[in-house]
Amino acid sequence: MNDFTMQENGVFPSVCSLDCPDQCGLLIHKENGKIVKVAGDKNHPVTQGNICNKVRNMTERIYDKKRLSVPLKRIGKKGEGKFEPISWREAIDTISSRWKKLIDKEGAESILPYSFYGNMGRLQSEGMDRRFFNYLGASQLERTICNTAGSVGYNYTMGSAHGIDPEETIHSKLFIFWGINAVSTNMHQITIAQKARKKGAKIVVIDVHKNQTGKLADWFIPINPGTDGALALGIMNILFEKNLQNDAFLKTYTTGHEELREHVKQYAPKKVANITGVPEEDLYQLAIMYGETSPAFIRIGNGIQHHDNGGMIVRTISCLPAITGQWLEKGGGATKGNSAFLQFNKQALQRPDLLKGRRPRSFNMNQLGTILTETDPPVYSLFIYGTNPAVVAPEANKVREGFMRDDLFTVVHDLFLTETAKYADIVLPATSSFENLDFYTSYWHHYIQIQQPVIKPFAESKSNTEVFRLLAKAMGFDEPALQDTDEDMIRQSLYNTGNSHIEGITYEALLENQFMKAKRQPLLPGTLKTPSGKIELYSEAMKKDGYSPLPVHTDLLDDSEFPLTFIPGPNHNYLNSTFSNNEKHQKLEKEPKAFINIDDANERGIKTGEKVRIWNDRGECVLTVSAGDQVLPGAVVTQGLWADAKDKQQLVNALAPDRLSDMGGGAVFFSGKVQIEKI
Ligand SMILES: Nc1nc2c(c(=O)[nH]1)N[C@H]1C(S)=C(S)[C@@H](COP(=O)(O)OP(=O)(O)OC[C@H]3O[C@@H](n4cnc5c(=O)[nH]c(N)nc54)[C@H](O)[C@@H]3O)O[C@H]1N2
Ligand SMILES: Nc1nc2c(c(=O)[nH]1)N[C@H]1C(S)=C(S)[C@@H](COP(=O)(O)OP(=O)(O)OC[C@H]3O[C@@H](n4cnc5c(=O)[nH]c(N)nc54)[C@H](O)[C@@H]3O)O[C@H]1N2
Ligand code: SF4
Ligand SMILES: [Mo]
Repeated sequence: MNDFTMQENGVFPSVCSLDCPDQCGLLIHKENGKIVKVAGDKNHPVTQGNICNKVRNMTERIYDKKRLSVPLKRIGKKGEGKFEPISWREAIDTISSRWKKLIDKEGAESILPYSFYGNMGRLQSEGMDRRFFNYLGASQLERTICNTAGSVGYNYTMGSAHGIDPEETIHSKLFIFWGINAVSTNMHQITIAQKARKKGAKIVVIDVHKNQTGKLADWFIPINPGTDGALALGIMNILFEKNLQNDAFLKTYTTGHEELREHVKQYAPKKVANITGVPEEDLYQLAIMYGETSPAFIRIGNGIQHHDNGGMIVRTISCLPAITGQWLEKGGGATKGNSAFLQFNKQALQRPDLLKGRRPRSFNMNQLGTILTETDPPVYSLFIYGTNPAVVAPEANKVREGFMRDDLFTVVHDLFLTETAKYADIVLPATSSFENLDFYTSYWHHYIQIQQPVIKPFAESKSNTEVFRLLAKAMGFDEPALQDTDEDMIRQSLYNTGNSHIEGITYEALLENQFMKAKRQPLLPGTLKTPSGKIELYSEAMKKDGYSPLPVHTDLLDDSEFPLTFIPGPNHNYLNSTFSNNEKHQKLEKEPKAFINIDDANERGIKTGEKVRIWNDRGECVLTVSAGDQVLPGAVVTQGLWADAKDKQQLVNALAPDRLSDMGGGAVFFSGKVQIEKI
C-alpha cells in the first residue's frame, strides 16, 4: 500500500463518505501536505467526475477554524457550550472510570451508544463500535431514523434490498421519481434520466412539493401527504381494468395476482382522486402511461416512508413493476435501495458473538427524548458519534430536555462542536473520512470502494475505530477482536461473505482498483428472498405479522386538532445537519422557508416573505413563508435541518412526532400536524 499521507503533493483517489446514495468517486488534490481541492473522479463509471456543490466545498470543512482539535471537558451548564481542553489520556480515563462505576452500580445496560451514518465508511460507522458495545453488554440501539419503514415494506414484496442497476436505467423510457427529491439527493440518477430523456424518455415526479426535482419533470403530479399507497392502488385498478397487466409474468413470478385484482376494485379512480388530490383524468393518464411504456423505472424515495403508513406505501408501490412485468426488461423495475448487492460479512465486522448470549434491552433511536426522560431503569450514559440528534431527531425539545439531566454522563465524538456536543460532559475530536482507511458500499450503485488515508489526522483528532480500541484497553477488555487494525477488519468483512455478487473482491483488489462492481445477476428469472421465492403481491408473512396481506391505503394518524400536515424535508446544500454550520452553505440556502398553498395563506392573511409561527403541542418554530401553488392545500413544507440560531427558532424537529411508523420502527418526520399564523 502506498502511504498517501506521506506524499506532500499529488492527486489521490478517494470516495465521498456522506450519507448519500451516489457515493461518488473523488480525487483529492494535495499541495504541501494539505488538501487544496476535492473533485470528482472521471473514471468512476456511475458518478463520472461530477460531484455536488456540498462536497466541492469540502476543503473548507476539513480545515474549518471551528473544527475540534483536542478533547474537551464541560465547564459550563449543559447546552451552554463552555468547555476546556483536556488530554486524550484524561478524556479516556474519565470515560472508562465513569463507565466502570456505572457498570458496577447500575449494570452495563445503563450505557447506550447512539450513532448514525455521518460517515458511511463501514468500519467507522458500524465496526469497532459494535464490537466494543457488544462486548460491554450495553443497551442496544435500533438504527431506524432513515429508511427502515420503507425497507421492511419493500422486502415484504421483493424479499431484499435488490433493485435495478442504475447504469441500466439509461434504457428506461419512463422515469417515475416517487417521493424523492433526486436533484438534491440522488443527482446522478437525474443525470442518467436526462440522458435517457434525450432519447425520448419521459420524467414524472410525484411529490407533495414542487421542488427542483418537480420543476425538472415532464410531468409533475402533486399529491396529498401519506396518500401514495392509494395512488398506487388506483393505478393497479386501472391497469387491470384496461387489461394492461402482463398475465404471463404475473402467473410465473408472483403470488396472489388474482386476489390482488379483485382487491383493487375497491380503489376506484374517483375514490382515489378524493384521497390523493390527483384528479381522475390525471390518474387515468398516469396509469395508462405506466401500462403502455416499457421499460419503465420507479425510483422510490425516502420521503414517502417518513409517514405513519410509510412501510405499507413502499410495499404497495413496489408491487407495480410486477403488474406489467417490468422486471424482465433491461432498465425496467424499481429501486428503493440496492445495498443487498454489496452485502459483506457483517457478522465478522460487528461480532454479535461478543454478546456471549446476553440479550441487552434495546431502544428505538427515534425516541431518544422519551428514552432519556421516561425510561426506568434510566439510561445514565450516552456515547454519541456520527449523528447530531439535538437537531435531526424528532421531538427535539424532549431530546434536549433529556440531555439536560444532571445524572446523565454524555460523551460526543464529532468533528465539530455540534448542537448535540454542547450538551456533552466530554467531547472527543473525530478525524474526517479522508484521514482514515475504510471501505464503502453504496446503497444505490453497485460499486464497493476503498478509502486510503490521504492526509494525517487533523490536530489531535482520532477515528471512531481508534477511540474504541483505546476505550477497550482502558476498560481492561482483553478480547483480541477489540484490537484488530482497520486493515484486519476490511479483510474480515470481505471474507466468506456468502454473497456471490462480490466474490473475488478483496482488500488487495480494492487497493489496486479503487472501485469494483458487484457481478451482474438480474433479479429475475431466479428466486427472490421472499418466503415463496416470488414477488409477493399477497403476503402470508404480512398476515402473520399483523398487516393486511394485500396492499392497502390507511390514513395518517390524526395526532391533534391542528389542521395542516408538516413536512420538514432535507435541503440542497446541507447533508442532514452537516454543513449547516458553514457560512457558505447557509448563504446558498438563504433562509429556512415554509411553503404553503395560497388558499391556506389567504385564509390566514399571510403573504410571501412574511414570518410565521408554526406550532403544535410539541413545540414551535419561526420561518419565512412562500405562498403559492408549490404545495396542495393542507400541507406545509420546509427544507433543511438548520443549525441553532440564537433563539433556536428554526428547529423544525421540535414539531416532529416521535411515534413510530407502521413497519420497522421507522421515523414519521412528515406526519405531524401543525397550525400556522402570521407573527
Ligand atoms: N442534498 C442533500 N442530499 C441528501 C440529504 C440531504 O440532507 N441533503 N440526505 C441524505 C439522506 S440521509 C437521505 S435518507 C436521502 C433522502 O432523500 P430523499 O429520498 O429524496 O427523501 P426526502 O428528501 O426526505 O424526501 C423526498 C421527497 O418526498 C417528498 N414527500 C414527503 N412526503 C411525501 C408524500 O407523502 N408523498 C410524496 N409523493 N412525496 C412526499 C418531499 O417533499 C421530498 O421532496 O437523501 C440523502 N441525500
Ligand atoms: N425533520 C427531518 N429530520 C430528519 C430528516 C428529515 O428528512 N427531516 N432525515 C432523517 C434522516 S433520513 C437521517 S439519515 C438522519 C441523519 O441525521 P445524522 O445522522 O445526525 O446526520 P448529520 O446531521 O449529517 O450528522 C452527522 C454527524 O456526524 C459527524 N461525523 C461525520 N463523520 C464522522 C466520523 O467519522 N466520526 C464521528 N464520530 N462523527 C462523524 C458529522 O460531523 C455530523 O455532526 O436525520 C433524520 N432527521
Ligand atoms: S454528497 Fe452525494 S452527490 Fe455529493 S459528492 Fe457525496 S456522494 Fe456525491
Ligand atoms: Mo437518511
